[in-house]
Amino acid sequence: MRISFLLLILFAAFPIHAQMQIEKPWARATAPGASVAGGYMLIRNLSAAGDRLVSASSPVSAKVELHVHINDNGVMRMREVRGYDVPAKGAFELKPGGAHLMFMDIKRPFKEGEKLPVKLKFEKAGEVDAEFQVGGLGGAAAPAMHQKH
Ligand SMILES: [Cu+2]
Repeated sequence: MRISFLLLILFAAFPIHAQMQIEKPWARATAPGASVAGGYMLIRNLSAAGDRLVSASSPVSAKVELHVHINDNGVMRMREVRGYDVPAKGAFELKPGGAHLMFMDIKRPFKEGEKLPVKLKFEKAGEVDAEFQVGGLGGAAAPAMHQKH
């Protein structure tokens, strides 16, 4: 009885998702007629084990792919990858010109200021929900964030 009560407290104090922290998730606003958009964030892994982001999804687009930019003889191209490794007690950054989430076949334009729900799936941490704030068209940096906590 007493042990199960202690376990309950432990689980309440350390929810598994607290292991993976999503900082400044944001997406680019889209031009009229655009069908894709980029999403960026910093993934911080607080656990002592490495993890891997394996997929993402959102109700605002048909699918969300994981992309990287590669320099192909001076031409920047995008390529889909199977995941992003997030080292133990480390971080992985998605940013313009680098790794990014690609919202494919968006269902409506992304407007500056709105928030997009995105579900991230990690190999070990499982599903983590994030809210991507839409920044300016062609914005190169994250918009000012309103801290919720
Ligand atoms: Cu892309």
